Amino acid sequence: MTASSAIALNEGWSFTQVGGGQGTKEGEWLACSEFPTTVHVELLKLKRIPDPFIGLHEWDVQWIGETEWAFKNTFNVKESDLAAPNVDIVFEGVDTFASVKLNGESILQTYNQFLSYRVPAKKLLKAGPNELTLTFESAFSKGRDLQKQHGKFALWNGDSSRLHIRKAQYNYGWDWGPVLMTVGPWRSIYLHVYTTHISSLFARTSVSSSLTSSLSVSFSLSHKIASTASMTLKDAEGKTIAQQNKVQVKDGEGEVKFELGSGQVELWYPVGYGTQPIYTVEQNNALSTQTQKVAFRRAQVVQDELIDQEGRTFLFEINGVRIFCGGSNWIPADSFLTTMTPERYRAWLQLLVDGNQNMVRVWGGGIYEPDVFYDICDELGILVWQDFMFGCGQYPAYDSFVKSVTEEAEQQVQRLRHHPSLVIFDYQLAESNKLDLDYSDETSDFRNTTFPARHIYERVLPSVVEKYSDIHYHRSSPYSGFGKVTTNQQYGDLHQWNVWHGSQEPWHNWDILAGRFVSEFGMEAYPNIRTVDYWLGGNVAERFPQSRTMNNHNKADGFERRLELYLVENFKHAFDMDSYVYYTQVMQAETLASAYRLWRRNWRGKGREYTAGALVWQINDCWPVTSWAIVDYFLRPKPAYFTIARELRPFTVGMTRKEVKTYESDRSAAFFMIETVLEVWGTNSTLGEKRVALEVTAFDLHSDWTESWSKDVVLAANASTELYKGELPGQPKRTKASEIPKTLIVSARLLDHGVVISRYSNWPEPFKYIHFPDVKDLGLKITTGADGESVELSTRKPIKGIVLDVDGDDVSWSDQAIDLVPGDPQVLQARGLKGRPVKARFLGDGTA
Ligand code: BMA
Repeated sequence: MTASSAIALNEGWSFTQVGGGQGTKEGEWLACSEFPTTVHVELLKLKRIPDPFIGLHEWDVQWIGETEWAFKNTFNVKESDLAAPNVDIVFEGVDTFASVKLNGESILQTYNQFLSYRVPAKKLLKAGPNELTLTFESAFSKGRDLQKQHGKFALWNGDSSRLHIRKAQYNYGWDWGPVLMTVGPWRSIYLHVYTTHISSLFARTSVSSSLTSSLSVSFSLSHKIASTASMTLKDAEGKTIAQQNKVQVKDGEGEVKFELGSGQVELWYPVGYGTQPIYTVEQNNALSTQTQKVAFRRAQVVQDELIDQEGRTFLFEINGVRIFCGGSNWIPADSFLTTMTPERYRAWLQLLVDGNQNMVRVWGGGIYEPDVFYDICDELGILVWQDFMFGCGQYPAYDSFVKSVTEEAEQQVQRLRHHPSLVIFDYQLAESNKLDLDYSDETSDFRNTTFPARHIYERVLPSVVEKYSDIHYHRSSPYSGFGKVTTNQQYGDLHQWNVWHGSQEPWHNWDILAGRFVSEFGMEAYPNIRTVDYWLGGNVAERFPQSRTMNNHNKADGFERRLELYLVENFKHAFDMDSYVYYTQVMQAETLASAYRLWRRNWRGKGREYTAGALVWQINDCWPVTSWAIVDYFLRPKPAYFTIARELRPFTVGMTRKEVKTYESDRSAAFFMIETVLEVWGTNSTLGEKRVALEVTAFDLHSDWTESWSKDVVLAANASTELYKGELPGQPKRTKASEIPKTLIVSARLLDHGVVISRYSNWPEPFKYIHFPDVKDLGLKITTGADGESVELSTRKPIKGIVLDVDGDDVSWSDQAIDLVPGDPQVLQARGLKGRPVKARFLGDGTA
């Protein structure tokens, strides 16, 4: 009897271009610098290719994806290991089509990047050196062959052959990503030596509606042996909470149930609602030990009827608490996935939480992320909305494809199901009107329609999710259900792309564009200027917004027109490189913050959860690029990251101003009155009411006039509360279109015992009409704190959209895109400032 052990095969790998060529000479094997790895990463380290993230070099490395490559490794096996009943080779992930040989014998043909493979290898292994080789054919060429055989289907983004290939779809190029067809052993490979091992362990925690917890653990052994096992539940400190020794293992299967009394375990909550206690289930038998992290929470998707509005909620309830989900869409954080470290994952997810976000959607055109991603989400309390890997396309459903997808779903659901953070599974649908999509038909064989993948989405995936997990399955994102189209605003989740794409609405219309849960919406902006300079790679001649290099670092359809549309409608703006970075960023910051502000207002309490979530497209980038990301590839937040964070604080204050025009009679167009109406509301995500002082001050940009009032208000628990509706102070009623309204800025603050807990200023729009005062008359003061790592901002006149920066290395600012008013100085943390002089950009800074 041999105890189970794993021997990593991570050392001593080398690779070659089969037949020789641009990458290596024929027969030339180059040592891999790390493992797991892929070809581009290795060639780049060896300086055999230029950095595809710089300039136009993306196009200089395309040949790699259409070339054959081989990886090999010689490893020693000990006599004692071969004495074990079983020795398997486990491949945790192969990208994508490899023929694998062990000591010259074929042992495996891989075909799906999202699968792991286990191969019994004892018979072919020998004591001493053994050789493992993986020979990769081009996934791109293979896809073209499959497309020829099975048909060419509709899609957005990338080459249509990708629909046939189970490989991260963004590798084929996306509207924010380069075409970089990676190839290689992208996950670990190890030898598994054992008599028997646990082939599946399902630690199923459940929490009843009265919030009592229980745990049932079932497991199966790969090779049946009669034995007993012990099962222990431990808390984070390693203290035993419950234990059963001598669990019978019959026919290779065992099962244990624990009813947990009150107080025995604590519940897991999303960030902001409680703590995130993580427990460990430990299985021990004579031959192996296996642990699984678990947590206890009740997660439900609630689709209830609403009071006063058509449709149903689409909201997440955790442990009976209904949660407004403010979060982000996540794409793969690198074009070269093997370079992603646990530290980088943590930095990203920490940034999300620091930005007051509580949900992330792992989008279907990327990958099922590695365990570390979900472990960190569990630990930080981030809810995960997990897509299956289908993105923007009409996928096929022929037998071999369905088989591969089924295997993939079975493996991934079993890998991910125990994470408390994971609350929903779905896939992404590209709704194209021409597909056969009769929502009332639930019974046909969809494989024979023009929408064959309905078979996968409505039959295969839900049955896998149901069989292997307790996680809610949603048929798509977006998906309305109840027989409604996916653009329906009253049911299900919504992708609201009529700002930017679609009808290109002004962002001021977000309130009428709302849905029950907006799982995608976005606005582009340039990244940090340092990131722009990175992709320029010193080529200063290309440092202007319309250069060829800039165009290659923005992949979105019509981006120049669209960026400019939103700029020109709203801002008097300059067009030099630094200014364009600034203005697109402020535009994005305004656009996105107003979405969160207006939609969170729709969270009006039980039965009135008219909008229950907003997930921005997108938090991150996979390379240095101008995109919808709110944080760039190098983890540099754009100003929008901060304006969103302000809207997702536990307490916020919001305002709208609207002009109401009343005609004297319906026979007249010349005689009317325009009144400016101000509405003020507050939000509170905590579970208790909150008493605060609301303070509202109006300023005239062109005089010293101000007017102020304040009142004590109560913010209802876990809801928004309307606080004021009336005339905008100081704005005369107007009777002619030639009467120019005063430039009044209204600042609202919530104070808790004198401490400001939220602030927001409402400016007249469009900003382009504003005559800004001379910079010298503003009285803007930026005072650096004694430690050189903080700044205080104060002003004599209102200032909009302050973005701070320094020469040299970047500073980690605690806020950006700041609106400042007299009498309300703001202090910012500035890690890395080291007392350097601070530069400020703002609207009306004299550049435009
Ligand atoms: C969404 C996504 C992505 C795309 C984004 C911006 O719908 O599904 O495919 O990058 O739009 O166009």
